[in-house]
Formats: sequence, structure tokens, C-alpha cells
Amino acid sequence: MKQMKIENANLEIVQGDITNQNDIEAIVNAANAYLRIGGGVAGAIHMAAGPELERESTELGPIKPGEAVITNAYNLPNKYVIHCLGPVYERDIPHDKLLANCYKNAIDICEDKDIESIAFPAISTGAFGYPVEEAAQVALKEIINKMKTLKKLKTIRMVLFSNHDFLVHKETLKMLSK
Ligand code: AR6
Repeated sequence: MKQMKIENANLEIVQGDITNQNDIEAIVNAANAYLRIGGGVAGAIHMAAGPELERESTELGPIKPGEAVITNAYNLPNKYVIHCLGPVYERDIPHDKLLANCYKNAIDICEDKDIESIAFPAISTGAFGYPVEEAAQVALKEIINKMKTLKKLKTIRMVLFSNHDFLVHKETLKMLSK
């Protein structure tokens, strides 16, 4: 794990599964626009949460790239799921701004709802084709920027599925903290 403290909050980078973050209040779903069960992160989250999650989430869709909405987490060990629609790389333009909006909007929801901890997957880097090196820069820059003004949120964790993605995020954080 790599960690960085900014003001009163902690940024953590770990390798793992987003559905296995037992000590975190809100986990983020890399959702589709209609907030239905999908593949990748969305498939794993809906599978672990159970069918009630899709019943609640689909009522809130469709959402646009960069937007975030919150639901209960049902059978997951967390309290909430925050669903973000990432941009499809080179289709939803400007993809960097839309990806940054996902992180910004999810963090704003936490601040509004007094949520103290959140875990993100690497949004858009799977089915949506965003190169992980570029996505890591956008995500970590936006998170670091938001961390300067947080009042409620204390822990922000990036959970990377593969060792390669974990190393890319670790290196990117090292570069950004120079
Ligand atoms: N925990 C953490 N990271 C994961 C997990 C997991 N359990 N499973 C996959 N990843 P993706 P997107 C990584 O495709 O690109 C869905 O079908 C994965 O290796 O889940 O935003 C939705 O329904 C990759 O690095 O999200 C949408 O239609 C990253 O999470 C669409 O895919 C994101 O991969 C969203 O595509």
C-alpha cells in the first residue's frame, strides 16, 4: 500500500477487489448509464449486493458521463454505493474533464452526506478503454485537489485490480507528490 496525507485526509493506493473493502463506508461503481448490472466492477458490485441494488439504482438512471448518484449497498459490507458513469475514451469528449468530474462528484456526495471513507476503482480503464497511465494522472490529480478542502471525508482509497494498474498508480502518485 502507498499512502499520502493531505490536510486531515489520507489517500491510500491498494491492490484488491472493490467488493472487499469492509472498513469503507462508500464504494464507487464504474457504472453504465442505465445503472444496470454490467461486467467488470459493475458486475462484481451487483453480484455481491444482490438484486435490490439494481431495483434502486435503475430508478436513478440514465446518468451522463461524469455524473454520480448514491444508493444503499444492501449485502455489501459498506453503507453506500456511489455510481459514476465514466467517459468512453475518445468518444465522450473531453474525456479527461469528464473522468475528473466522476471523482469530484463522488467526493462532493460524501461531503454532503457526512461520509468519512470512500473507495474508488479505476473508472473507465476497463470496458471504456481509457489507458491506465492517463486515467491515473487524471484521477489522482483531481483527488489531491479535492483533498485540500475536505471537511468530512477522511479516507480516500484507490483499489486497483491488477498488479500493473497498482504499480502505475503508485508511480503516478510518487510523481505528483514531488
Ligand atoms: N475490483 C476492483 N477493480 C476491478 C474489479 C473489482 N472487482 N473488476 C474489474 N476491475 P470496468 P469501465 C477493474 O470495465 O471501464 C461495465 O460493464 C478493471 O480491471 O469495470 O468504467 C459497466 O456496466 C478496470 O481496470 O469499468 C459499463 O458498461 C477497472 O476496474 C462499463 O463496464 C474498470 O473496469 C464501464 O466500464
